[in-house]
Amino acid sequence: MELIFATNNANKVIELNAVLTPSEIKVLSLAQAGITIDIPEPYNTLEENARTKAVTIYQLIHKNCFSEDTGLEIEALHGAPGVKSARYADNEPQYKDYIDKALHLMGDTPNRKARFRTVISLILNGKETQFEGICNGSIATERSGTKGFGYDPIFIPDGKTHTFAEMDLSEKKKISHRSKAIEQLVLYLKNINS
Ligand code: ITT
Repeated sequence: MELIFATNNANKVIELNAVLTPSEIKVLSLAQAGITIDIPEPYNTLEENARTKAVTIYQLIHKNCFSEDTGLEIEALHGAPGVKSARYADNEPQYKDYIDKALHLMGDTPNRKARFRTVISLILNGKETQFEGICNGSIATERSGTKGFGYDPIFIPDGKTHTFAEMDLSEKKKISHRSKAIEQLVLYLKNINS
């Protein structure tokens, strides 16, 4: 089976390929499929944004595809940055970047609880199905590590003492929100093909 992964985020493609066994499903990124499009994410939920991304690509090329939307939900910030994770510090020059903003707003609050949540939207023959993956953890008081991407330098998954950015991909993929959502997607595809 061939699926288009409707994302412009190269790190998501790397993490997906680390989880998938190539013989199971052949996934082409937008770049590999020769599609250049900046897909809007105008909604207030991961579910709606994931659906919009996948539907936009399906309507464009009429091929089976999926997208994912991911957010970091910090309890002390009432679930922010959440669905706005990618644009959290946009147009706010007082912050160096979105990590700087999150750390600044959290200050020294003792409640460091947070979770990453990924929603995958699969469009198969025109019908949508969604899958969710969650990774619970906490927010460090400062950045550590240079691996991974996005908020990885400040996210410590439960049961670990170091951030995602201090982990090799092989360690992150065992526990990540993205891996959990992808595993469900693969299971679903295997079941409908058996
Ligand atoms: P596409 O919409 O093209 O897929 P994007 O980068 O815009 O790519 P999202 O809308 O899902 O992706 O944005 C989520 C942001 O959250 C992303 O830009 C990162 O900053 C962050 N993020 C997502 N997954 C992450 C992960 O596994 N570790 C750390 N940060 C992550």
